[in-house]
Amino acid sequence: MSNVLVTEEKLSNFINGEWVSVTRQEYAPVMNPANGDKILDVPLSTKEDVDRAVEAAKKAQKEWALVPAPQRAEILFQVGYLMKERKEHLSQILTMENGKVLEEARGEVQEGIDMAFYMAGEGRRLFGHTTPAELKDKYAMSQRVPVGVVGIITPWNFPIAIATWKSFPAIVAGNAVIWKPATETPMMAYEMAKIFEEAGLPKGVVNVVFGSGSEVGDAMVEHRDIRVISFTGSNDVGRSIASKCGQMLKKVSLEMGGKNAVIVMDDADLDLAVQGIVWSAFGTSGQRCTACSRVIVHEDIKERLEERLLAEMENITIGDGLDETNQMGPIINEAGLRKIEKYMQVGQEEGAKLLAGGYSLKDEKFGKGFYFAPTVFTNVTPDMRVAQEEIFGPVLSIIPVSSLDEAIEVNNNVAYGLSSSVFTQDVNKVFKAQRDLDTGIVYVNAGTTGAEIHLPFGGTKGTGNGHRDSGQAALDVFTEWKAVYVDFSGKLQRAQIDVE
Ligand code: UN1
Repeated sequence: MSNVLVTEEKLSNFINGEWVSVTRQEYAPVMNPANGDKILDVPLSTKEDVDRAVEAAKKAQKEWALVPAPQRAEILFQVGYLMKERKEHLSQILTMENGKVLEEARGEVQEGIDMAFYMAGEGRRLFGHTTPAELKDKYAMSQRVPVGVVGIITPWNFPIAIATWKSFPAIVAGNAVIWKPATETPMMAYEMAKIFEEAGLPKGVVNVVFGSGSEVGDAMVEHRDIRVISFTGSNDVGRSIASKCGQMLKKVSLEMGGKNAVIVMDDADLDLAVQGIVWSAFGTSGQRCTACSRVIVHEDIKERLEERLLAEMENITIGDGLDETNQMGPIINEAGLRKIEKYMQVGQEEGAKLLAGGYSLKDEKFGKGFYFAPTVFTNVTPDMRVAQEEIFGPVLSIIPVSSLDEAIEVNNNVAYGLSSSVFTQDVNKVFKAQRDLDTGIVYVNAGTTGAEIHLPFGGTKGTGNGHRDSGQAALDVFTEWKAVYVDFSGKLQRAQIDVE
């Protein structure tokens, strides 16, 4: 126990409204990445635990689907109020287990609160359609219906916000949820389960099963009665989930990262562009799917931009996120740190020039925490690995271009398509860029992060598989369309045949 915020020593699964111990007594330690201290133990559940959760969820879902959607929404409003009441508590625990600085943790919790109220509103807006029928005295309509039991697999980098993007639409639409949070950040799931319980969500509608992707995640993907898998995480894992779900004809929604760029044209407000770059590249230590990891800059202003960027980076304070003077926290764990370090070598071997950073931070102040210096590579060409692969750390690559057309081409020529941004004051360039940038999210005169929850979140190409989190689009993941025909003619009318 490292902090008064966390009094538990071991977590249990939350199944059918009860905290139940796991079928096998195996646990993994959860570490605070800011100082390497152990926070508590998280269970490593088995397939049997998943089976138990699915049995409970199946029963609960049948009842839950019959509760009118506005009443289901009432409970989500309650969830929102409780999250709001506990915002500071949730934020501090989030900082402890994830490392992001407190200000950003508060922002993430706020994103979850916003999602609760937004999706609760959808409970009165689960619109279907009425459509003129082909035949006389016949009524035709289509409506959204819940899919059944759905599985959500959530990442450590936004352990509460992303869970709300997935679970809230699932709940309001009448599904029951099996939730596997990342083992690095289980406390947010524990806290949310308590909130669901207190808000009056019926037992079994949300079940939390802690454990690894290879055991719990696989068991969820392979379970016949889990009808949807919604996953945010790495590309490799996402692809393997997609192929297994493909074989089973199971609906799957994926969000698997980005290689997001800020484009800075020669007419841009440079100070604003630098602020946007610093915030979206080094905020959350670059560990956002939406983080900016490329700056595509007009060659005429490249040097000026680099000078101002380096000056601005001097001001970044790094350390434990619970200390509010720090602006950048640690990397999630040792593996994350090693991956970033590896790219330092890769970049330099490819011929990129290190302009700032490039090393892990190790001295007394950082203790056993996992910190990496904000890093900039320059003279990067678009095909280098540092300009193509997701590094998931505070590492920027600067790529010079000579026109907007070239900038757009460079932006689009990567395997991912999540977020992009353009800084310019020319309205023609704005409209051209927003049309031609091949990403699911485009920003004008802002960095690549900061998506709002009532808009669709997701991307093109290797970022996903066409589905979206949050916004109204999330309802498409967690509902099926049902077409209903009511014939009140009193005789057999044969569609397509009896039409005059
Ligand atoms: C993520 O990085 O996976 O747009 C989510 C943003 C945040 C969410 C990021 N609202 O940066």
